[in-house]
Amino acid sequence: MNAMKYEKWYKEAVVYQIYPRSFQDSNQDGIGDIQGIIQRLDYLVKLGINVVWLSPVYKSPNDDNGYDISDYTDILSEFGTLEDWKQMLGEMHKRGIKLVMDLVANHTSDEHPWFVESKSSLDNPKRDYYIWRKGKNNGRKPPNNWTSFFTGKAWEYDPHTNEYYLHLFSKKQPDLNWENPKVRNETKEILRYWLDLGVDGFRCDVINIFSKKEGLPNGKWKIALTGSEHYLNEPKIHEYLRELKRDVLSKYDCFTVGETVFVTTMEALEYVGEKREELDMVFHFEHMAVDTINNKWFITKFKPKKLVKVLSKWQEDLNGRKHPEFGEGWNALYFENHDQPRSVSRFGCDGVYWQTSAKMLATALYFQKGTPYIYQGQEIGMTNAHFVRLEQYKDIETHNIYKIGRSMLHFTHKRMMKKIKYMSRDNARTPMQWTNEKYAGFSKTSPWIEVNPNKNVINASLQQTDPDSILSYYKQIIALRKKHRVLIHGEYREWRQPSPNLYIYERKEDAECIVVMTNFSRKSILPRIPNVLARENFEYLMGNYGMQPLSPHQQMRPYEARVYLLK
Ligand code: TEU
Ligand code: CA
Repeated sequence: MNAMKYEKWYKEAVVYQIYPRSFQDSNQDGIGDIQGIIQRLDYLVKLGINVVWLSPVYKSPNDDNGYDISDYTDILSEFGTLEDWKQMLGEMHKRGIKLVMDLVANHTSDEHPWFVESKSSLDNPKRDYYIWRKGKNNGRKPPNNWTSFFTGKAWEYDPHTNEYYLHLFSKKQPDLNWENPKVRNETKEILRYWLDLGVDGFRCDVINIFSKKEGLPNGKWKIALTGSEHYLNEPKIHEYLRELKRDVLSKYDCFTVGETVFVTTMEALEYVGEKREELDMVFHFEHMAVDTINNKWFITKFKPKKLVKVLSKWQEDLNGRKHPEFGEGWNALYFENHDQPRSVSRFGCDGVYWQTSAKMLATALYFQKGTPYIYQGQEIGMTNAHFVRLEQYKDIETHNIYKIGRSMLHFTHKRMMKKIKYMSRDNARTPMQWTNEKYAGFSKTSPWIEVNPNKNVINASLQQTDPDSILSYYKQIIALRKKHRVLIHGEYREWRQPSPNLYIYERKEDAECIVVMTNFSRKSILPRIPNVLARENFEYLMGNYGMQPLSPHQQMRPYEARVYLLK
């Protein structure tokens, strides 16, 4: 394909994330797979989404559920074959659905042939593909004090060559050395391989930590992620991203969304500002930290006001007015993914107001400016797993934090289980609830991770025929976004409220203006609406308390959401 300027279709897209292990099992081995995805494509068409982001399906020993890749160009046999994958892509494209693959290039699996070679000897040509260093104190101590995202030291000793290798995640995920041009070229080859097969974009795993500061200096001690100031947003990552864009991505009609951990809005603009030629959008984590203090395992009560403040900040700062030199940036709108607890359990209420609050959250988020991302099951209001025993959890991060919490911080079992129950990534990884069958229609056999016990109440099949279901509400939201251009391109402005629990904003472009009103609490609250605006100025478009037209001045009931067209 030749280099040319393409329309930015991703701005009008609605993305659905599939976590393949937990979506649909087609051959009854308890593990979701590619044929399973094909079976469910018509469900996605009905939902109205037009892009799928597929979490990794590559060959992997599954130390971190596929985020540890041992072959970037082939499919894990549990999921199917490359032929299955090609069939899936064809079936998606036939239905007008584009496919975004997960690019995990900060690290490989330790079973990847590159690493196997790299560790075989000091002078192996692939030695420099990874980050090897001699230990301190005659090799007895790691090269520096950095710690891993999954807790513990970020270095592993290899007795064979008497050196340590860096792993910012598990020790089975050695970090690649991005300062080595050969590593960047390998990545370009991988990108070309999938693009030539027809994929439409990439979600780039932890893209802002690829470049590590020269000399790998010690970090300031922190409760978590000691050393991170030496690899978060290092200047060279921007060069590398422009290189990938220039040499590969710009030659295809595709988009990229980078997962960028701990970025501020200004740092994000350096990645996504239109003049930067780096990424098209990023997933930031600021709103995922509003119920924590410094670290995801130090959990504090959720306060809607904090969330609203962060959401508005990202909307305002990315419009590029503060930093015209970067150009405008585009937001990725998400409340959930495979690493986060379920939003209805976290920011809503998964009890009495389960349905109302799930709809309210979707209203608050998806009318903002940016591309919506829906994580599988979110559209039916799936809740946290509510597991009670440690063995029910499968995630490596969860088990690591349990061990550290118990042994180093001397927290009780009960205290650790409480944290895990709230924050474990497995909350999002339980099987998709399709039906009320024994295994929720996900599989006919016991799945790799237990089904949420609430599958009889919460499942897609119940909701498909119910016009008042969360699923039907999601369809309405997506349809409304398609109908009103202002919801794609309109400016965002918050209507600040005296109550910390109300969130109201407008989207405006030329004469068109849409007002979105949400109540994040179980109390009824009077909204503050400019007096000059009379009831007649508002045309009711949708809401979660039924279709009767309401005055915008009226009290917002518990977890109520209302959307109006302002005339
Ligand atoms: O996640 C990166 C990341 O920093 C976190 O979201 C992290 O997984 C965790 O929640 C830390 O507390 C990406 C992937 O999304 C995640 O599934 C992988 O485990 C990780 O990278 C490594 O590839
Ligand atoms: Ca299977």
